[in-house]
Amino acid sequence: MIARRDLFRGTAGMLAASALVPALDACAKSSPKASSPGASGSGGGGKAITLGFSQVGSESGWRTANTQSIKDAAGKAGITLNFSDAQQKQENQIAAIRNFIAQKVDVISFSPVVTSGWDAVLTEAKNAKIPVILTDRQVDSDQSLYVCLVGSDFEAEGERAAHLMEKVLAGASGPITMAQLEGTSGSAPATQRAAGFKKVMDASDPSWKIVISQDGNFTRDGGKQVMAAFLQSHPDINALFAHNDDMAIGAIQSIVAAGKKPGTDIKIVSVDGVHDGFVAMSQGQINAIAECNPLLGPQLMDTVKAVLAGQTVDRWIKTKESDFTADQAAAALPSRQY
Ligand code: GYE
Repeated sequence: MIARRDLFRGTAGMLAASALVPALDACAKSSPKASSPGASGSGGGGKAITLGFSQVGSESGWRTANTQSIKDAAGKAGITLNFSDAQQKQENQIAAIRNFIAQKVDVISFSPVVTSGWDAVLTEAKNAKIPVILTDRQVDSDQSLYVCLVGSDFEAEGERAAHLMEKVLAGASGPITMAQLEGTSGSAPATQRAAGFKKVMDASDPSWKIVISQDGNFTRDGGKQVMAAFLQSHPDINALFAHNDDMAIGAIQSIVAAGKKPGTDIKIVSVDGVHDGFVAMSQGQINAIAECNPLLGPQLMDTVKAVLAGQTVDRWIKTKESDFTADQAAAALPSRQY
């Protein structure tokens, strides 16, 4: 096990994150008609629309809710959905997008598993005059290769999680030894949540140290295994930032197995706000969650229709999100939609 504190504390993550966000912010509006000459030819004017969608996989509760939302919203919008699950592998997503191009779908959307390596396939889609709408995660490709992004601001989520951690740790006595469970290495949410969290933590109590940070691939099993190893190498860990609820839930199992009390001996903040995360929070095992809303289906279908009708859309269609602490969990649980 190699401690990645230096990497995390260094500039690599920050550069990658800041290289992505301004690219989208810089151009608030675009004309999809101009950038997608084929868009007005099919799908608009009441014609049937076929959407090719490549999903990351089924790694988390967030992903399950996101997939359901996209399927439901496509059905309601009368859009034919050609859905493909990439099982968290970029090569599967590239193959799926190539298939969509060969099938001449009206529009392609995908949630890119990692940020880099999309230029070739996105250029193929552009040459085939098929507009591409990113959903959930960003890419580092030139923005002329896609119309827009429908998804969350992950750096802001990292900052919100850090402020929740400050709240949770307020009044704590003694040193704070923090660990971080990162999402899939090279993915936009992992890079940007880490950067946002670091930004706030760097300006926070200097005695709080992030001693270890590793990739748990956004899965429960990943969180469980990596946390078990963390506890072996750093038995003094007393705070954990997990990039999603599933990894936090996996980590809780390892914390209990190590004879410690999650939420008490080790304070835990995560991101997402899925049902099982709220259950753990209502039991005091997770202390706070920065919500990341997976219900992107309706916004995506509206955007598909707008793009195919040649309307101007925002470059980044963001999602509304809230923060929750353990004392709010039980009351909020029954009204959670995912
Ligand atoms: O937080 C995590 C999922 O990209 C926002 O991916 C998404 C993240 C989400 O696996 O649970």
